[in-house]
Amino acid sequence: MSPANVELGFEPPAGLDSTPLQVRRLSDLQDYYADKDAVRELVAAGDPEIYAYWAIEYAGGGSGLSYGVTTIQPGVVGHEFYMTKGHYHVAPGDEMYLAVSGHGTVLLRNDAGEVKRYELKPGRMVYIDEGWGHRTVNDGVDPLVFISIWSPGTGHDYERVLREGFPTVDDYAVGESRSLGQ
Ligand code: PAN
Ligand code: ZN
Repeated sequence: MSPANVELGFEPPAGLDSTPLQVRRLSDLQDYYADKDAVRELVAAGDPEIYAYWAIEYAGGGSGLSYGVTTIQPGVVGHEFYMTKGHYHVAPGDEMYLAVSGHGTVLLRNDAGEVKRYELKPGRMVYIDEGWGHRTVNDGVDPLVFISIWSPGTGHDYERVLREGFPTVDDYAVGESRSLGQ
């Protein structure tokens, strides 16, 4: 990679070697939400976009960084807010999330099943240490836009989230970060 000065938003930046925008609709995420009746109804009613993301993956031989932007729309599926699938990195490598706009919660889970829950909003950073699976939830009323920066080559294990289960944010239990419908 070469030095770059990039506008970071919903769409991948023009002129850089990015992945195409990955759009995740509810039909792509059926297994990740608990309320299967709500999933069926919402998919039949138009299959909403839940989130989209793109990435610029460092492919050089040195110690570069990969980065990208995720935009999660506001909304609920049954009692759960719109959220990412969540994943564990398969190779060692840390990650940092920085919010651009909106309000969210990052849920972390480690090998011991310990769970952490961190607020994500402009001006706050979430640091994801090696070994912690992570999922991001939009618990606000606006789109949640955040930048991810991570060590290259970490890979993504999504199967483990389905196999072992992963925390979600129930919209009746959010407390002070709950803003939907207010
Ligand atoms: C992020 C995520 C992105 C989408 O860039 O990949 O927010 O979430 P899922 O990958 O869980 O669908 C990241 O954590 N990269 O490592
Ligand atoms: Zn990650």
